[in-house]
Amino acid sequence: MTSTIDPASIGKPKPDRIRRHVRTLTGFLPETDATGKAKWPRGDEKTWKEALRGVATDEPAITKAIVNHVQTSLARQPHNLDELGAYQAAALSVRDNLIVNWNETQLHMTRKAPKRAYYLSLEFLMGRTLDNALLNLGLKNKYSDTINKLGFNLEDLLDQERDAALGNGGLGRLAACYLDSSASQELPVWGYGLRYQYGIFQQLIAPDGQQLEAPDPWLQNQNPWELPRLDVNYEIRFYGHSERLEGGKAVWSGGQEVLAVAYDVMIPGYETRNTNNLRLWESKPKRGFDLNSFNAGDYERAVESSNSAAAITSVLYPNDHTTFGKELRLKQQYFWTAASLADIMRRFKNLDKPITEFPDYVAIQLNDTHPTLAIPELMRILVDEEDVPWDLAWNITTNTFFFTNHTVLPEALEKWPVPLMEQLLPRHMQIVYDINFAFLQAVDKKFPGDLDKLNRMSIIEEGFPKQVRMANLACIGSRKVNGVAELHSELVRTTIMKDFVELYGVSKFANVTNGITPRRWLDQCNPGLSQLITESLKIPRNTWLKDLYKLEGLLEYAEDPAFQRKWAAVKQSNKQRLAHYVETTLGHKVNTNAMFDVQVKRLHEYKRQSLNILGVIHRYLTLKAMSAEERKKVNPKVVFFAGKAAPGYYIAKLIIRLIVNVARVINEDPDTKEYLTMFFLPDYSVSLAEVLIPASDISQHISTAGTEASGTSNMKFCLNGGLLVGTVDGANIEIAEEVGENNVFFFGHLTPAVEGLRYQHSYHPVPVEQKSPALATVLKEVSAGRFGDPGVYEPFLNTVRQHDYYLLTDDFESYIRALSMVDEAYQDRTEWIKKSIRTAAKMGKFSSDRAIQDYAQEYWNIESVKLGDVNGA
Ligand code: NBG
Repeated sequence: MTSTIDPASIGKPKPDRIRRHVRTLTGFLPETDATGKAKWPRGDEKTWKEALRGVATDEPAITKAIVNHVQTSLARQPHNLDELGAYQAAALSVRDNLIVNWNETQLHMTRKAPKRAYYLSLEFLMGRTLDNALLNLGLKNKYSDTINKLGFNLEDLLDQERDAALGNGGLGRLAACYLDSSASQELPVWGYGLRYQYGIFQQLIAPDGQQLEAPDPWLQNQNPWELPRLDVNYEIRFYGHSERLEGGKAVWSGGQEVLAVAYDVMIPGYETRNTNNLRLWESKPKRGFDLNSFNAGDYERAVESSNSAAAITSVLYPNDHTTFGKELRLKQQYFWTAASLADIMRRFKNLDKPITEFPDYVAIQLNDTHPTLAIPELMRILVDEEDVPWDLAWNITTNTFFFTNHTVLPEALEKWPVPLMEQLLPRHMQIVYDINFAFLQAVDKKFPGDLDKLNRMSIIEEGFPKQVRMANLACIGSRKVNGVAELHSELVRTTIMKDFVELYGVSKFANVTNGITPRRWLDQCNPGLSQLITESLKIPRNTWLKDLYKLEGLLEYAEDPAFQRKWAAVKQSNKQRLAHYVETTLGHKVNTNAMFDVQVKRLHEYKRQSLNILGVIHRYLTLKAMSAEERKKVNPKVVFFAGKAAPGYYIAKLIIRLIVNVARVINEDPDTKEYLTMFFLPDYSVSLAEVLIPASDISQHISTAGTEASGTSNMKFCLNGGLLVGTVDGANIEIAEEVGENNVFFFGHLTPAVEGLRYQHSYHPVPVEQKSPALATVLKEVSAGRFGDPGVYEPFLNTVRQHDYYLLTDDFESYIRALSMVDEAYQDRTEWIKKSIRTAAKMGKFSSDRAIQDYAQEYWNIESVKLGDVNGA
């Protein structure tokens, strides 16, 4: 028989396109008999049951599992197994366990059918998995012993793993911490993201100090932590045209269709079988090529367009806080939100509930504005595909979404050109216009004739071209909006969302202060401290790891000299570990008796690594001016920097170059190198953070006041007993509230002063020489070529001399004073250790378990589903 195809049907949406039932997918339950008991589906029940496995927890079973993967999955033998192979075999055996738990969890969730929350994030910065999986499964010791017997060392195998670096910085790492906390608290939460072929670029440093970028082929060796689910796939349309029908509906057809294929990443909870899912989409050409072109006889173009389909998920955009206007980025955003929503809708429809109950079963968290297209996409599904009347669809939509804002920096507020949207997503542009029309009518009703307000609040920004303001759309389409630390949420309410607060009332705008997972950021990265805490608190480790407020029990030991000595010894060994890392990677010896001062984060002008490096130069010049005797009284210090700059961010890259070249000069200076050295550690990553953070005595979080929404590394440093020097910004403020201001070194102007200072810089400038002679000297020395390359740094130096948008000239003097206070405090080592203990003890609030509970209770209205309830399923 010959199959035929009607060319007219090509490119037309199929009515049953999205939510078909496929037996192999999750979300189906076994059939039951008349009494409600599950029927055995096929074959001999006993035979099946004997063969079905549970989690392998005893050593012989673990050994067998690893060796089995060596033999079969890797096709290796004992004589040709290297560390990478051993890592892979161990990882595959752990993954088997995760899959067993994952399967059980998914079946259980389907049975219970609770309300679920979905965390839509364009970035998940997971780092390494093996160590975390072993911790959560409670199998670390057993694996360690087994691996020893097989002739390897667990620590070395852990080092073989490549970081999953599908994120830029804090926003992506936050998403990863939130997944860990959701799974650990048995909350029905799934993550949805993209499976980029290339994660954040690898950073290399050229001989002249410049940052170079190389691709990060993290999937080069097989990735054991994902499960390809080729049968979970959706067709996603781009371009084409949208024809309006009666009653607000439309038909969108033609254009390009691309396939979204699911890859599932298992997210094990800590000490629970509950294993949640992170579903990452990969783009694939539909049937290998585009039928439209094929139909027209243009075979070559058809194959070409299949490349463009695969390109959608090829690379993570490496820009932190920006990336607008790029067609491929907009394609990524739509591809991901459309696939995720189709999947969420399919799962909801399996419940057989009326569509009006959608928000009773589904909460969707928008991680920044990146997934905002989910709002018009849900409207499109409801109105065009489900025949829901517009007003009801809008009601469902605005009860489903929640929006987290992660920055108030004006340059970071996403906007998309209307012509690009119109071309790529013609139906969504219509929907956005319709939403905007109704919205502006409501605004006009409440504030009649206030044209400025209408202009500010409109989703469409007038101009050439017009732009779609994603933050406005996200706010209008969501039930609640939140910032990520108290100050930031207040700034959201009083600046970028001020008009919306007046319209909706303040209760729609709340705060959830960020948090970090104590499993990775204490227990895994700092085993020595974890052990000391457990011994001293006299409670099992899992108790305080699940309830971080329990750390307060450490306060009673702060005055105990024996405990202080142990605390200091742990810090010292972490410093040695970092020193060893520096020696093996950069070939430099590090003085571990010196104070370790760390600033690690994305390179950004607002984060002011510039202030730090200019401060280091000042310290160097001061040391140079001293006599040898005077120098002996100085507190020796090693300064560490790490962080990537966006490849196109010229000034940020220049700052890296300056740091590298200043390091080169001062590390070689025989007069001073005993007292001051400095390192820029290339290619900052989650794994590098895990070595750096436990080793810090002091860390710097010195953004211009009002610019850092929260910061999360500040929490990590403090949890590991490092003190903090910082501005009154983001979560620094709440950290100080918890640990007491006397344990934090604050400096700099406060947020309300910033605007006035900027005005002065522009209209009544005062020369640097007058404002801060010390800073003027530093700038002069750099300009004169003391650190090489005279002239090269001028563009950066000019940002300080002219306008000085980030207020370096205003904050420099108080910054230097704060650093002197740090030096002074460090001289009294006992007092310092007490501060360190008190700081770590008061970090309970900053656990991501607390943050995720806030979201679960105040926003999503979901509850834990205990896998323990299940009887042998
Ligand atoms: C970042 C903020 C940080 C904050 C993280 C996580 C963006 C857009 N924002 O201060 O700059 O800690 O988000 O909330 O990446």
